[in-house]
Amino acid sequence: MSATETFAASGTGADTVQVRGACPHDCPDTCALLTTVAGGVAVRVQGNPDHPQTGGVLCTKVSRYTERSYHPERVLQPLKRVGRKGEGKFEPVSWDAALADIAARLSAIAARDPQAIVPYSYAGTMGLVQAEGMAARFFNRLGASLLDRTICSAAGTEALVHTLGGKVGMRVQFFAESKLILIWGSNSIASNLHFWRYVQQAKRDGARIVCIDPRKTETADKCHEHIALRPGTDAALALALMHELIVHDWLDHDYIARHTLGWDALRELALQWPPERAAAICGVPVEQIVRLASDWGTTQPAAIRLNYGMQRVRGGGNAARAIACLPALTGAWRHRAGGLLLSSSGQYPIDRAALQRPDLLAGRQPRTINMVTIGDDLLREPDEGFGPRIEALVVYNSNPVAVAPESVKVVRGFAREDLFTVVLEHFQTDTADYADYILPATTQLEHWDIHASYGHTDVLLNRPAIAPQGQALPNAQIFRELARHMGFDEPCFADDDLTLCRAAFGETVSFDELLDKGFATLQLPDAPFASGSFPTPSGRCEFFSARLAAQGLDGLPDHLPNHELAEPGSAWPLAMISPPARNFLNSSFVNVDSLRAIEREPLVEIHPDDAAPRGIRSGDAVRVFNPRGSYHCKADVSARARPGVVNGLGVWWRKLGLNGTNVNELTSQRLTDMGRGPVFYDCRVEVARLAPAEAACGNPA
Ligand SMILES: Nc1nc2c(c(=O)[nH]1)N[C@H]1C(S)=C(S)[C@@H](COP(=O)(O)OP(=O)(O)OC[C@H]3O[C@@H](n4cnc5c(=O)[nH]c(N)nc54)[C@H](O)[C@@H]3O)O[C@H]1N2
Ligand SMILES: Nc1nc2c(c(=O)[nH]1)N[C@H]1C(S)=C(S)[C@@H](COP(=O)(O)OP(=O)(O)OC[C@H]3O[C@@H](n4cnc5c(=O)[nH]c(N)nc54)[C@H](O)[C@@H]3O)O[C@H]1N2
Ligand code: SF4
Ligand SMILES: [Mo]
Repeated sequence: MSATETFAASGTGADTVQVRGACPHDCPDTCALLTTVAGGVAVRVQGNPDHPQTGGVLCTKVSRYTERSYHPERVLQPLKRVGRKGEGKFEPVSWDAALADIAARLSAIAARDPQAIVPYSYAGTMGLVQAEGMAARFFNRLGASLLDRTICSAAGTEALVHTLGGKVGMRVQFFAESKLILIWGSNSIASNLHFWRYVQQAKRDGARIVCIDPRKTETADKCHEHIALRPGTDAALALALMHELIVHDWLDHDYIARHTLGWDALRELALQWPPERAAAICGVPVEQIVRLASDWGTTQPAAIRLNYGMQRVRGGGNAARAIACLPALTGAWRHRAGGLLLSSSGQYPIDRAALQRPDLLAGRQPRTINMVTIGDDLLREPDEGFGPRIEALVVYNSNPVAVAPESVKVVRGFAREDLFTVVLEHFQTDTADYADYILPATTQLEHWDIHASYGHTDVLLNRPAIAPQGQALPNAQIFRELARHMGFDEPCFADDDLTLCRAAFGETVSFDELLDKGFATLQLPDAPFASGSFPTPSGRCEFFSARLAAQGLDGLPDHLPNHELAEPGSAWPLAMISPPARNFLNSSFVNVDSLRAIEREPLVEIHPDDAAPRGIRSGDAVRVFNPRGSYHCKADVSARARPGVVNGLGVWWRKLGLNGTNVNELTSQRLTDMGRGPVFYDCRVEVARLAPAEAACGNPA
C-alpha cells in the first residue's frame, strides 16, 4: 500500500482525489474528515457525510484547516536556538546535526539519571500513534520520568472510575430521543457541536433542555432554562436535587436496591441539603433548584451531558461523583436515552501495551511528574522526595507555557539556561520560544494515525492526504530517529506508522473496514447500565466508594468549597473562570488569522454590576490581577458574566496578548480533590481599568 493511497472522488479531475481522515484535535466530536487534494495540494477539508456522528459538518476551525496547514509561519526545518531563552531567535540546522546533538545531550543526562529527562505532552493530536505511540516506547526505553497527564480531565476521570467504574456512559446519538437533557458544565455549541445536533433533534421532539453553567453561553441562550450557579458549587446543587428526589419519593427503589451501593449513607447526607441551603451556596433562586429536581424526578428518559468544565475546581471530583449518582437514583439508566455521558473513551479496547511497550522499562520504576505543577517542578532543587532536578524536557503535542497554570512560574522554569528543551511543533508557540531545538512535525494531513473518541464510540483511521511539508516529520518518525541516534536497537523502534495503527486495536477492530470506510463502530449495548453491571469492584453504581475511603478521602460525594472563595469586600472579590473560546482549541488556532479575527482580542466578560463600581466600560483595557500575576485584556461588560464571576475567555498565545501574558498568569497550581488535576476555574481576582498610558505600553515579551 502506498503511503498516500486514496480514492478518486466522483466528478473531480484526474489529479483530484478525496482522502479520508480524522480530526486530531482534543474535542469530543472526533470528526471524520474528507480532504480534497488537487495536484498534491489540499484544497478543502470537509466532514465525511458517511460518518453518522460527523454528518458532513465540521466546526469553523477545522473547515479552515488548509489555512493552518499551509500557514506561512509553519516550522518546516529543524531550528537551533541562537538567542536567549524565550527570545525566539533560531537558526536552521540539518536533521542530522539536530538529532546527533540532542541524542548526545540526552545520553549525557541519562548516564547520570534518566529521570532528569521529562517528556511533556498532551492532546495537540489525539492520534494513538502520533501521541503516545513511538514516543512512549522511546521514553520507556530511556527510563525517563513518567508524566501524569492530568491537565484536562483527571478529577472527572477519577470520579467516574469511583462511581460508574470507568469512562463509560450513554451513547451520544441517543440523546436525540431524550425528553429532558441537562447540559452540565458544557458549552456544547462551542466545544461539542455534534452533540448539539442531537439536542436540537430532541428539542424539536419536545424535550426540555437545561444548561447549568456560571456563564450565559451561546448554549445557555438556546436552552429552556439556564442555572447560572457560582463556579465550584455543583455538588451542592446535586445534593439538593437528591434531597428533593427523596422527600418527593421520585426514586426508582428497585434500581437503587439492585444496582447501587451505599444508598443509606447517601440518603442521610442528602437530607442535610434542602434546596435553601444549596441556593445560598450556588447563588441561584431556590425555585430553580426545586423545578430542576421535579424535572429530573418526573421525566423519563432523562439524560445529563456532563463536561469537564465543572471539574476544574477543588471539589471537582466530588461534584462529578454527586452528579453521576443522579441517573441511578431515578433509574434513568434503564433507557438508552437516559443516564449520563462525561466521556466514552473507556469503552475502547486499546492495546496500549502493544503501542507503548511498558516492558521497555525493564523493571525500572521512574518517578512521575504531574504536568499541572510543571512550573514548581522545573524550579525544584533535587531532594529525596522529588528525585533529581529536571535537566531536560522533550515537549510534543502541547504548549505548556500557554496552557499550564501559574505562568509566572512556568516561564521562569522554561527560562532556566541550564535546562535542555526540545519542542516538536508545527509553529513557534510560546513554548517553542524557550526551546534549544524546535523540530518540525507534520500535521494530520501529512501522516497516518488511528483515533478513539471521548464523545462517540467509533474508531477512525487517518490517511495522509498530502506529502510532509518542508522537512517536517511525523512525531513517531522523530522519536524513531532519536532512538536510532541514541543507539536503541530493539526491533520495535523499526515499526512504521501503519504497523502502529494496526497494533492499536489488534484484532478487536477490523482494519480492513477502517481502510475501506475510514471508521468502524464498536459493538456496544445501547444502554450500558440498563441492568446494572457497572465495572466497579462491587458491580454497582458506587454512591459510597470504599476505594476512595481507603485513600483517606470521603467515601461519599460531598460539597467541597473552592480553594479560593471570592468574598465580596475582600482584596480579591471576583471569581474568574477561563473557559474555551469557540474559535480556538485551547491554544491551538490562535495564530490562524481568520479565526483570531473572529475572537478579536483577549477579553474578560464582566457583569454590569461589577463593572459600574470599577468605572469599567466595554472596550476598556483592564488589568485582571491577583497575588500571582497581572493579565491585561479588554473588558466586555456583559450579562454573559454572572455577578461576582468574570470570564476570561480562551487560552491566547501569550505573545499575542496585550501585555505578553494570558489568563494562566492568574491561575494556581493547586490540585483537585481527586486525580491531582488542575483548578483553572477556582481562582480569585480583582479587575481594574487601565490608565490609557498603561494600556498603550504594548507587549514587553
Ligand atoms: N471550540 C473549542 N472546543 C473545544 C475546546 C476549545 O478550547 N475550544 N476544548 C476542548 C477540550 S480540551 C475539552 S476538555 C472539551 C471539553 O471542554 P470544556 O472545557 O468542558 O469545554 P466547554 O464545554 O466549552 O466549557 C465548559 C463550560 O463549563 C463552564 N464552567 C466553568 N466552571 C464551572 C463550574 O464550576 N460549574 C459548571 N457547572 N460549569 C462551569 C464554563 O463556563 C463553560 O461554559 O472541549 C473541547 N472542545
Ligand atoms: N486557563 C485555562 N487553561 C487551560 C484550560 C482552560 O480551560 N483554562 N484548558 C485546559 C485543557 S482542558 C487542556 S486539554 C489543556 C490543553 O493543552 P495542550 O494539549 O497543550 O493544547 P494546545 O494548547 O492546543 O497545544 C497543543 C499543541 O500541540 C501542537 N500539535 C498539534 N498536533 C501536533 C503533532 O502532530 N505533532 C506535534 N509535535 N505537535 C502538534 C499544536 O500546534 C499546539 O501548539 O489546556 C488546559 N489549560
Ligand atoms: S475540532 Fe471537534 S468539531 Fe471541529 S472538526 Fe475537530 S472533532 Fe469536529
Ligand atoms: Mo481538555
